[in-house]
Amino acid sequence: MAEKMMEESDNRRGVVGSFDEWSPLEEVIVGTALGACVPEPDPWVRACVSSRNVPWLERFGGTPFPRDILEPAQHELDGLAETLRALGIAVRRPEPLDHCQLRSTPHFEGRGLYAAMPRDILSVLGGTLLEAPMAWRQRHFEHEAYRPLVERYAAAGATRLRAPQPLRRDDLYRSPGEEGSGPFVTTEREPCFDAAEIIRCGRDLFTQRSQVTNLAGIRWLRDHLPAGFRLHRLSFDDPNPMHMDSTLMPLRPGLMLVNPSRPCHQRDLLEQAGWRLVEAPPPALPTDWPLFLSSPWLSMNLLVIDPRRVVVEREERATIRQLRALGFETIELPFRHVYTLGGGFHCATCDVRRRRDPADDIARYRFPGCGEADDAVRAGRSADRPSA
Ligand code: DAV
Repeated sequence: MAEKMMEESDNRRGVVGSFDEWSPLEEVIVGTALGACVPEPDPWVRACVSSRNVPWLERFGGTPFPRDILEPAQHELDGLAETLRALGIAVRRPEPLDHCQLRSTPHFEGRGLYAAMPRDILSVLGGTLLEAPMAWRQRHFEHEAYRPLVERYAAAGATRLRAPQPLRRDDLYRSPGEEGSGPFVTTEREPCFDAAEIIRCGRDLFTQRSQVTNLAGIRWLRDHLPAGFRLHRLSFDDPNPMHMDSTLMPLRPGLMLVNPSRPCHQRDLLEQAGWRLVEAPPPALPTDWPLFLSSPWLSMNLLVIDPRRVVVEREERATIRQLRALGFETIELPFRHVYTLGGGFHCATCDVRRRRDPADDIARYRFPGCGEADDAVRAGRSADRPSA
């Protein structure tokens, strides 16, 4: 009954509405590289990047991304926006702001990052637009780039769900060598999570504890989910998790691409729920390609247009072959300079609206066995729960 009422109100709202990663895309936000600022290698940044990148971040941190990265990256983002428009999809862009401006709060002073990756900050859960309490200090003011869009969607009837803005004081981050938070740089001082940590399969959402998502953040999200949604916490053999969208990528009902270098500890539960898990092929990116903020597994960070079509990087030939073998038509675009900024097609977009087939019963994709990890969070029994 409650579910039926919610679906009716979702249809009335119309302007914001997306339940999954695959239904036919109607409206999307595509990021902008304009104004992007290289992050300084603060402890929370170091925790997320390969140590070989630290000298580069030390050299350029706090200054605009070099033009030979920024301009081609913006060209690729604009190309994605044009391609999506040509497919009849409405495309919105964040405001181009200067993220290198020095800003301060009562608790710290610093510069920003960018508005290139809307997926990190926004997620759409049915008719609700969620703004995430991101972990990095560099991202404290990032929501300003999305404010005009968010306000327009809210005025048109979307439910706006903004998580409390973290203070991001020193005690949200573990100092190098400090014990107590397990392998993670974020403590449990206040809730934090990035929206790219949410993978949507209808009413069932998946997330993970990571460098940027703490258990308090997962609890906050669970406590504030729109009616009918369920959040499951998964875990992976991943020594340095940050964002789930290069780890697990649903392609259509019943089919997920998984990262073979990060096996999922709950794989059986996903398979018992009727999903086929297909391992992504190794990335094609040359090992000397500059990647400052991510791994090369951006190869599986895809934007699904609808259950038949998917946007993929044009040099990722093995991934393209695999997608075709799985029955997809591939839309191949250059995106390697955006990779250098830290994201792929999924990161650089946020689907605002996907068409729902009224005959499509979302409940069909429920993951009945996946509640066990959730119970562990609720009871505070998790192995990686910090002692502090
Ligand atoms: O797996 O290297 C990529 C996702 C960034 N939003 C990774 C993280």
